[in-house]
This record gives sequence, C-alpha cells and structure tokens, in this order.
Amino acid sequence: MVWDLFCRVIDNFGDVGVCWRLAAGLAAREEQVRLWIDDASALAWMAPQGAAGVRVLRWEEAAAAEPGEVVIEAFGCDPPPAFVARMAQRRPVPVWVNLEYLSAQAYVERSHGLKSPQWRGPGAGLDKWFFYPGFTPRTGGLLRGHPAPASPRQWLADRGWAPHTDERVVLLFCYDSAPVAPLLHRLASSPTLLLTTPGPAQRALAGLTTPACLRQIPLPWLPQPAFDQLLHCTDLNLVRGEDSFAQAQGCGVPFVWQLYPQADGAHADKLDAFLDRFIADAAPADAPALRALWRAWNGLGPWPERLPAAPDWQRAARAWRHSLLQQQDLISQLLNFVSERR
Ligand code: TRH
Repeated sequence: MVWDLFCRVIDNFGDVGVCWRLAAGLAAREEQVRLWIDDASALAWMAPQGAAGVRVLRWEEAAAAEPGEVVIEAFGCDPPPAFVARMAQRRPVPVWVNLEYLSAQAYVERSHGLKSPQWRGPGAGLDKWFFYPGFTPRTGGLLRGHPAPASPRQWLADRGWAPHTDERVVLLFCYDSAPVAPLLHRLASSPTLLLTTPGPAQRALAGLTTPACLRQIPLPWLPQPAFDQLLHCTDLNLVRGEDSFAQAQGCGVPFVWQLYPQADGAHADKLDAFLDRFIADAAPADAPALRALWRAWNGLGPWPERLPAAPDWQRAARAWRHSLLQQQDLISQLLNFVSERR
C-alpha cells in the first residue's frame, strides 16, 4: 500500500526521528511511504542514505497529490486541507490514523484505537483513528530500533570511543535545562568515559570543569541506526524526549529520561506514570534512589546522595526490556490496525 506520512517539525528532533523510524520501518515491510515533511534538514545527518521505499517530499506539495491507501498524521500535525479534501473524494477512502505521543499515563489505554468521525471541514465524512504508542498490550506498542552490534566494545573501538579498562561508558543526550554539574559530581565516584551528543550536552560540558576521573569524547550527530547501536554499547544512557527514550528501553542498559519540559509541569505526571510502571515491573532494589535521580534530573526534586547500584540497575533494565519484548512492536500493530479498517 501507499502510506502518506505527515510530519511537522516543532523543534528538536523527535518529530522527524519518530517519523523517519516509522517510514523506514514500514518500507522494510515492503510498504511504499511518502514522508511529507515541512523541514527535512535533520535527515541530512539522521538518514544520509535515505531508505528504499521512502520518498521524502515537501509538505506544501501534498496539496496536489492523490492520497494513498493510508494517511498517518503524526502528533496531530493537521495535513494540508486540500489533501484532506482529496482524501474525502478518494474511493475507497484512506485509513486515516493520528499517531500520538508516547506516554505511560492511564489515558493512553483508554484512548488507543478510538475513532473520531469528522463532521466538519474538508474531511467531513471521514473517520480519524487514534493510535497511541505505549508499554502495555492495550496500547500500540513501541517502535523497535536497530539491534545491538555483535561486539559493543569493538563497535566503540572502531570509532575511537573505546573506554579504558576501568571506565564505565555514559551517553549524555539532554536539553539545555539539564542539571549536568550535580550529575558529573555523582559520576566522578568512579572512572567514567562520557560520550556527549552535539548541542546542549556539549555546551554543558564546555561550561564546567570536569572531575579528574571523568573523560569526555564529544560525538558528531550520528545516523539513526548508529545512534541506536550506540545505546547498546554503553553502561548508562541519559536520553530525552520520546524516541531516544523509547530506544534506550530496548537495550537492557540503565537509563535516565529527561522529559521535554512542558510549561504547565505536565511532564512531572508523565515521569511518575512511567516510573510507576518501571518500578512495579522491574522492581529495582533502590527504587527511592532511582525515582529521586529521575526527578532531580528533571528539576523536580533534590538529588540522591549516590546513583543506584549498577548491578541491580542493570538487572532491572534487562527485566524491563524482557517485558517490552512480550508486546507486539508498533509497526506490526499498525499494519494489523490498518488492514482491519480497510
Ligand atoms: O530531540 P528530542 O528532544 O525530540 C523531542 C521529543 O520527541 C518530544 O517528544 C517532542 O515533543 C519534541 O522533540 C518536539 O528527542 P528524541 O525524541 O529522542 O528525538 C531525537 C531523535 O534524534 C531520535 O530519533 C534519535 C535521533 N538521533 C540521531 O539519529 N543521532 C544522534 O546523534 C542523536 C543525538 C539523536
């Protein structure tokens, strides 16, 4: 089938990151994907080779296009009205799916799969379906990334990022608001190689004196497959937003999430909702310290004295990965969801 995937880049890279991963994943299942995007600039480093089966097209050109069998509206981005009008004229009408943001909150299970009949506007008569990613069988699941490299240590060494024998490897991908200084202070308890992503992470380190036993290697922007693999090669991943957060969970490596800050503080509920599930399922030994660390990293509470102990944290991360592997991945679920509604 032909899938029209609409992506409007708000800021940062999650919108395009999720949409690219979805587009490439659908194309890998022999679907034909047209990615209509208003700002494709990040794809230059995120997907330098593109993907067979995916055409990246300019948003404004969609108005003149004939809709395919499926239209995916990412994060409620409102496809161009002229395109929606053509959808209403098409026979059979396309399956129209709104792909929502990822959250562990209870509303997701209540909302996933609901139909929203369109009474007014260019799409009058069409049904829009809500599809929510999530962590439980009553959600649409998660987009799965690229698998671990055969030898993580060799993968790092091939790129000049190999740790010294006694160093743990930590990836830092964060927003400008991240409290990096107290994090470095706690990482300094043992030799650490800190791999920093471009932008806020590297800017934060530039402004700080790094502790003696902490060594930084600034990374370039990596193509998404390489970034996925990197997450498998570390001992701790500090991730952010939506897609790197989702990918880190598939690695069985301890992770800390910095949420996209929301003015009304809604991100605090999102954080607690996820941690409630993670703690209930993976049962980390030092749950209070883990929750304190996550809240402190998001500016929502005081720092714990030390980081959770690594061996148990690794066990919990592997347990969580195992739980997530029990659910069907998002692309498989989306394919079924669409074929049931055609
Ligand atoms: O960049 P983000 O903060 O994106 C955010 C969130 O998606 C948030 O939900 C959304 O509301 C906001 O954008 C508008 O973090 P995220 O979601 O992890 O997206 C980053 C993408 O970039 C992800 O797909 C991973 C990819 N990436 C690479 O491919 N290479 C890299 O080197 C790095 C650092 C990231």
